[in-house]
Amino acid sequence: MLYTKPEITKPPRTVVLMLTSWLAPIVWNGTYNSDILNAQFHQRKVRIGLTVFAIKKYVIFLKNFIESAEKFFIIGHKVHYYIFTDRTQDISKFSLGDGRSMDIIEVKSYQRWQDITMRRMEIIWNYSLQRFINEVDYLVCADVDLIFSDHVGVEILSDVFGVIHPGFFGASRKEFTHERRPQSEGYIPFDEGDFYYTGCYFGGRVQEIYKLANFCNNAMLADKANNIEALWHDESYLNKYFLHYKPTKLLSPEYAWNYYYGSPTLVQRKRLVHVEKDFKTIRSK
Ligand code: 5GW
Ligand code: MN
Repeated sequence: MLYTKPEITKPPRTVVLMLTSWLAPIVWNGTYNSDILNAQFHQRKVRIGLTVFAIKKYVIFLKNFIESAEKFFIIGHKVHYYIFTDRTQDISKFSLGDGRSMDIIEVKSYQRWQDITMRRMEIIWNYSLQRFINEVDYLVCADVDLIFSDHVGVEILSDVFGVIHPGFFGASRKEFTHERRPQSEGYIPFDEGDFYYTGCYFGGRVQEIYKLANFCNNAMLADKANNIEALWHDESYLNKYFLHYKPTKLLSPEYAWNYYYGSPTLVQRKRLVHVEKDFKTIRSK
């Protein structure tokens, strides 16, 4: 395979951090070579599971999510979609590319939307050792109100990865919207915290996601028992987990963009973009 030699004195990106202080790479455009990575992952014949929840009205997001994933999500490798929904009847048939497959799994809904988003952790935890571990090597867990609009490949995969929230990559610790009440299991003091990670997207090896989801679910249940709920729900517990069990890879905000934050020059590509939601109709009963 032919490619240009790595140059010690010529880092591909100079104005963004490419490595955390615990030596986890931060993936930005220009920092990786897809041909090398694809060859490595093909040698290992990796299988990737993508979990997504479409409960109640959120089924309307599924079509664009899957169709865009068919264009951009880890193309050329084995991908299995796990769709969790309470409305199996409302899910249209998708025509999937080679090596790609799908399961639609019925789950119950919850009255409170906070519980719909938080209980995803319980379900992911539950299915990890029951199914995922026997079927895939890596899991990627994403919100459904997202559209893939550029390449997302095997460069995202690692033991456990988190994605830097598009609204906070330049923010100070003080500005991070972590849970600040010590009574909550999501508590992070003002003088701690590395990055503010988005709750809409994370992944890793099944064993690692099992641990992550177990931690977040237990934290949520402990808080429930104390009549408290972390400020940003599952996102707050996820941030707490990543503080103590640091991700082995971070994805730059290219991987979870939101045009609400404009289009800064640092972010050269928008690979996965949050859909603008009409909150009134989507969140009504
Ligand atoms: C409903 C009302 C308010 C908030 C969330 C929901 C909701 C979320 C729902 O009714 N059904 C559903 O499947 N979800 C799942 O939780 C979707 O996978 C969704 O992408 C995820 C997180 O909720 P979001 O996307 O509304 O959260 P934000 O922080 O991205 O706006
Ligand atoms: Mn979302």
